[in-house]
Amino acid sequence: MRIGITCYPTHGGSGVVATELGKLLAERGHEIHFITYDMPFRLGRFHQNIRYHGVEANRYAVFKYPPYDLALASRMAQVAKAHQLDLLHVHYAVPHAIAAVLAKQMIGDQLKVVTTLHGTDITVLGEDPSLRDVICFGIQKSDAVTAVSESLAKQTRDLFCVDRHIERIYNFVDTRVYYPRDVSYLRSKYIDPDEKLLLHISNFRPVKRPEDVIAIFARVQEKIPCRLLLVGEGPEMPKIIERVEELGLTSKVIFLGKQDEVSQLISLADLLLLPSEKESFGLVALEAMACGVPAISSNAGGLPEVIEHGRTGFLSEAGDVEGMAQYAICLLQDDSLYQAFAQAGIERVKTTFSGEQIAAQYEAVYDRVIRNK
Ligand code: GMT
Repeated sequence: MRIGITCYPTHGGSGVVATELGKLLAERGHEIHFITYDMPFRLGRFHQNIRYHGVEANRYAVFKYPPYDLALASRMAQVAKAHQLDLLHVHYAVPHAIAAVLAKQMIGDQLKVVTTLHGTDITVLGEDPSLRDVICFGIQKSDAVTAVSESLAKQTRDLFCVDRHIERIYNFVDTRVYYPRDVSYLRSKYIDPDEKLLLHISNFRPVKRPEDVIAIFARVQEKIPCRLLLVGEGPEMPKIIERVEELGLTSKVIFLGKQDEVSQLISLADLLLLPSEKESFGLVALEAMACGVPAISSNAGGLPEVIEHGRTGFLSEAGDVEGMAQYAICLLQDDSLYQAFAQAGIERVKTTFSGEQIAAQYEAVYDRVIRNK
């Protein structure tokens, strides 16, 4: 098939999933065209089945806001025509689904639109009155809609009262990249031999509750010698730095900032902390599981579909920092329980979240829309 993919090319789970899916589909023989404003950061090495088409918004002085959405729709239509695309697979509803529907109107009904919802496009933006109706329009007019968890599919139906079918297709992880790596040489650069390493990776937005990460860590380090590795950047970071100083934890918290390649960093850690307020899936928990690193997380959104409570990790209500700290201590103090969780996580990734399985599920959706069934 000839497939156009649009996503946010910068850091963020939806862009990562879209890019990894494109790479996998290219390996499976499909012709992939990324249509994005920047080269997706995870695209990596050259692949003969992958092409990149940039999108540039016109910045004419009369425009207060450059019309990016229109430029995207126009570019999608151009690429679809020039390369006879079968479909556009867009990740994140705003503005991608709406731009794709517009491109389809420009090209004709033979161009199909598949929209994958990733979470905040529904759970945050879907509640904004200035966007709600247009998101609903994008969903209704797509030929197929998928969501990355059952929880997100249900939330979408509840929020928009849409009766259209939304198929749940989980995110996946490339186990050729995410696997338990021997990084002992690196570990000694961050922690002492008797210490454990806790990890949090996010965009440090309020929905991730990064202050809870610090609160959990503060409790755990009272019982177990450990340090905390923070990866990523975002609006909450100044508050986090302040909080770490207030608690006298500066020497125990390592701030790494944004990192492109996290598979080695994850292998460094003993536990992942993900206490989010909202999380449609929690890709980083899956990446950690693939590396044999169990997660202690909230039970928000799709997290219970990814992490099996009491088998591959522990879940608590969002905000329950005491409970999450107790779970972390329990797992770090019991080596056989820890090993069982790590192993169960690695197995679960293979059985439920492998790239091969998920790519085949998307191919089935593509096939269905192309055949118009
Ligand atoms: O807030 C984020 O984590 C970024 C956001 C995105 O659009 O990249 O992540 C969303 O999509 C990811 C990939 O499907 C999911 O793993 C995240 O759970 C989801 N974030 C939220 O729902 C808050």
